[in-house]
Amino acid sequence: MKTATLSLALALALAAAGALADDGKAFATGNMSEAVKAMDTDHDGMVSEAEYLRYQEAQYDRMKDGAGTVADDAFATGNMSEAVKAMDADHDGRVSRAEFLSYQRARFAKMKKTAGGMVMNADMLGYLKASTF
Ligand SMILES: [Ca+2]
Ligand SMILES: [Ca+2]
Repeated sequence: MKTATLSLALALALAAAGALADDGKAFATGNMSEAVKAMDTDHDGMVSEAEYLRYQEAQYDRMKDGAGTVADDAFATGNMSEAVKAMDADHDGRVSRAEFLSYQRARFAKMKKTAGGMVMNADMLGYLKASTF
C-alpha cells in the first residue's frame, strides 16, 4: 500500500500547490472533499489553522525521505516547479518542514474566514478546488 499512499500524498501536494494537469484534476478534486473531512478533526464543520497545518504536516511526513526533508523533484515536475520554488525559501533544493509549513500558513491566511478566524469546510473545499487551476 506504500505506493498508493505516496500517490495520494503526491496528488494532494500537487493540488495544494495548485498545479494539476487537466487529466489529474478530477482525481484531485474527487479527493478534496475527503481531504477537507480529514482536516476537520473535531467535526465542527470548520477548519482551524491548527487543523489545517496538522493535516499538511502529515502530508509532508509522508513525502519526506531519509534526509528528513523533501527534495524539490519529489514534489513533481513541470508547473509544480513554480510552487516548489516558492516553498524552497533558502534555495537549497530541498523543502524543509519549516519551509513547507510557512508556505501552507500563507495559503491558509488567504482563505475566507469566519469572524473567529476559521475556514468553513465548504470554503476550504472551494479554495482547494479553485487552486488546482
Ligand atoms: Ca474543525
Ligand atoms: Ca530549502
